[in-house]
Amino acid sequence: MASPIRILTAVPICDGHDSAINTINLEFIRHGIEVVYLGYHRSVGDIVRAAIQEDVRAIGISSYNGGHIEFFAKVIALLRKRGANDIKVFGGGGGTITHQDAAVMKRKGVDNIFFAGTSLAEMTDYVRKHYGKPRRKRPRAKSPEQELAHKLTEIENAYATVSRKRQTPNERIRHSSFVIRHSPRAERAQVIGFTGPGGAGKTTLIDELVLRFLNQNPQGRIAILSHDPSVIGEGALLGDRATMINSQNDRVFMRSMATRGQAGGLSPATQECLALLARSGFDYVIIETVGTGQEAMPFQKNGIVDRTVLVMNPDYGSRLQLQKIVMLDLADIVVVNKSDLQRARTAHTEIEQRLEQNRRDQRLIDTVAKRHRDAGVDELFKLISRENLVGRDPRARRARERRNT
Ligand code: B12
Repeated sequence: MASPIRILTAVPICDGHDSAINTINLEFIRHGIEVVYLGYHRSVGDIVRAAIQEDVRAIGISSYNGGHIEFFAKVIALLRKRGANDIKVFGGGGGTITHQDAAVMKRKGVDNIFFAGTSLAEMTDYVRKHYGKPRRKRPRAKSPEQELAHKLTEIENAYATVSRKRQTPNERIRHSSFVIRHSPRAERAQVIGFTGPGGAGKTTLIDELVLRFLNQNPQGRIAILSHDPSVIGEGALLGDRATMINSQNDRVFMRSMATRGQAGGLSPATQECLALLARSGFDYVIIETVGTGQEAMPFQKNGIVDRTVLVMNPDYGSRLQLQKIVMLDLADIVVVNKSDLQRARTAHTEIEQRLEQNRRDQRLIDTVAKRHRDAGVDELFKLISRENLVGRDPRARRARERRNT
C-alpha cells in the first residue's frame, strides 16, 4: 500500500469564501487523498510555511475576492525562495478568475485553474494524475525545517510501504538518504501528550498554550504533532491547522498525521516521528491524538511522552460514565474545558471525586480555551512549563544540578 497523496488547501487572506473548498476537500478525501486544510483568510507566508512543514505534493487555493494573479504568484515565488519547488500550486475561484487571468497565472507557474462548472470528478482525477506519482529525486533540503519535514514524510512512507517491500520501517528509514543534523548539545524536548474526546477543545487549548509559550520564550521553538482519523488507504481531513491562530508562526513546526487505520488515537508512524521531533532542537513537542473513546490509552506504549493531559468536555453524561474512562487513571493533568458551560461545576466535582480514588498526584484544572487570557489556561501553562517539569523530574533535576556545579 503506497502512502496517500497529501495536499494542502486554503483560502487567501481577506477572503472568507470557504464553501467551495469545503465541498472540494470532502470530495478529495472520499477519493483517498489526505487534505491538510489551513482554513480561510490565510497569508502567503502561512500557506507556504504550512505546505513545507506538512511536505505536501501541492497547494490548492480557492480564491474569490480578487488579487488572485498576485497572490498565486507570491505563493510560488516564496516556495521557490525556500527551496520547495517540488510543491505545486493549483486552484479555482468560480467566476472571479477569468480565462485571461488563468493564462497569466499559468505563465507565472500555476499548474491549473478550474472554472465554474467543472465537475468534482475532474478535479480529483487531476490531483491523482498529476500529484499521485511517487516523488523520484527530491531537491536537497534548503533549511533544517524542510529537512525535518522530508524526514517525517520518509518515516510515514516507510510505514505505508513496509509490507510491500518486506522490510521493517526501520530498515527502510536507515537506507534513506536524509540525515538530520542535530545539534549535539540539543536536549531532548519536553513531550506533552494531549488526548480526550472529539469536540472537547484540545486544538484550541493547545493553540492558547503555544501563544503563552511564544510570549514567554522569545527564542523558543515548539513542535506540534496532530492526528486526525483515517482508514488504511483512505483519505483524511487534517483540519487542526484551520483552528490554529497563534501557531501560524515561524517558531512553531506543526505536522498533521492521519491515523491510517490504527485504532487508539495515533498513527503507526507516530512513535518514530515523535522520537525524531523530540531530538530536533525544540523546547517542547506537543502531541495531540484524534478524539478518543473511553478505552483509549494512546500514550501507554509511548515511553517518550513526559506528561499527559486529558481534556474533557463537561457534557460526558452521567457520573457512571467517568468510571469507564481509562485515561482518568493515567493522565497527569485532567482539564475540564468549556468550564463556562452550565454543567461544568458538577463535572468538576464528579471528576475530582473520581481522581481522588486513584490516590495519585493528578491535577484538575478548569479552562475556557476559546477565551483569550483565560486564567485556567494560564494555570495549565504554568503546570506544564519546562521549569516546572524539570523541577519534578529527578533525572532532569540531577542533570541540571550537575550543570550548575
Ligand atoms: C456563496 C457566495 C458568498 C457566500 C460565501 C459563503 C462561504 N462561506 O463561502 C457569502 C454570502 C457569505 C458571500 C459573501 C461575500 N461575497 Co460572495 N459570493 C458567493 C458566490 C455567489 C458563490 C461562490 C461559491 O461558493 N460558489 C460555489 C463553488 C463550488 O462553485 P464555483 O465558484 O463555480 O467554483 C468552481 C471552480 O472554480 C472550482 N474551485 C473553486 N475553488 C477551488 C479550489 C480548488 C483547489 C480547486 C481544485 C477548484 C476550485 O470549484 C467549482 C467547480 O465547479 C459568488 C458568485 C459566483 N458565482 O462565483 C460570490 C462572490 C464571490 N462574492 C462576492 C463578494 C463581493 C462578496 C462580499 C464581499 C459581499 C459583501 N459586500 O459583503 C462578501 C465577502 C465575504 C468574505 N468574508 O470574503 C463577489 C466577488 C467579486 C470580486 N472578486 O470582485 C462574487 C463574485 C459575487 C459578485 N459577482 O459580485 N459570498
